[in-house]
This record gives sequence, structure tokens and C-alpha cells, in this order.
Amino acid sequence: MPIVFSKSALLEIDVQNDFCLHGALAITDGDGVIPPLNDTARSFAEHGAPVIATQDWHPAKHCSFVSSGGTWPPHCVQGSQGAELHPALDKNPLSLILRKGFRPDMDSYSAFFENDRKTPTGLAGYLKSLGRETVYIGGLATDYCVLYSALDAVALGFRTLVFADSVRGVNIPEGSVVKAFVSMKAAGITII
Ligand code: VGL
Ligand code: ZN
Repeated sequence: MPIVFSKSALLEIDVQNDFCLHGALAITDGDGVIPPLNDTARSFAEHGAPVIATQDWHPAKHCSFVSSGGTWPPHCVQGSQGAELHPALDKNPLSLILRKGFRPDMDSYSAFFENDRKTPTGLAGYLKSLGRETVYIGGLATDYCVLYSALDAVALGFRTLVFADSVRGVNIPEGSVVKAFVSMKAAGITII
């Protein structure tokens, strides 16, 4: 199906240094999402459609870090090089950069809600006020931030599509990438 640019938006989830090669929470071939996302983003921008990049944006003592009793190595610390969007990601097509996970005591996988599933990031309001009905998603990681963003998007009533060639997963625990695709399809999300 052709993309209806007047009703669509592109979400580029957490394409940050820490999730790419040599990063603190490096995802296998994380950098591989960048060329296809750049192509898609340029096309959206040429057609006047919004492109949103998200950043995982944690304070130095964040509850998701092992050092604070969480599960992840410290990553995407506010102001660090690891938290920056990858240098190869084209920033020119971006209409908005949205930061999440900035509260010390709450993690946020989804671009729409913090992990309490209630505290909004503001993204739904942004997309709705721009008349967007369809959301296209790529980025990192398939089994965490992409998964939760896509599930929230569809639950909020957006037609939701995920670019299979533009996502990569952590796959911790083993099998979580396959599981993520299964739950996205079951929720009515289209994998393209
Ligand atoms: C993510 C783990 C911890 C992600 C963020 O972007 O998928 N994963 N924080
Ligand atoms: Zn994080």
C-alpha cells in the first residue's frame, strides 16, 4: 500500500550511540537501521510528513541501571556521547526530537508512555494535533522500545506499521525478538 503522507508520521526509535557498535548497550548490527531509516525519513520530509526521533535520556542514577537495582548497564546518560543520536542518522528530516526516561525512578520503553503505562510523553498529542492517523516505526530495540512504542501506538488508535529492515533487537532474554514480532502481529501491527 502506498504511504498516505498527509496522514502519516515516521518514528525513529532510540538510534543512539549506546545502542550501536561499541555502545554501552550495543545491539548486534544496530547501525544497520540507519541507511534504510535515512531513506525513509528523507522521503517523509520531502512530502511534508513529520519525522520524530526519540532519545532514551536517563539521569546518571537511573532506576533501570544495574548499579541502582535495575537490569541494564548504564546507558544513554543525559549529556553523554552515548546518548547522542548516531552521527550517521540524518537530522535534517526531523520535525521533533522527543526524550523519554528522564525521571530517575521510572523507566520508559515506549515513545508514548513511561513504564507505569500512564504518564504520557506528549507524543500522542503531537501526532493527533498534526492530524496523523498512521504511524510507521523503525529503530532500536525491536524487543523493547520499538515493541512498546508500536503496542501503545495501536492501542491509541493509530494504524501502526513496523519496517522489518529498519529494526534490530537486543534478544535478551533469548527469543525475545521472535516473541516481539509475534505480539506485534497479534496486536494488529503490520510488519512491512
Ligand atoms: C532500550 C533497554 C533499555 C531500548 C532502552 O531503546 O530498546 N532498551 N533502555
Ligand atoms: Zn534505557
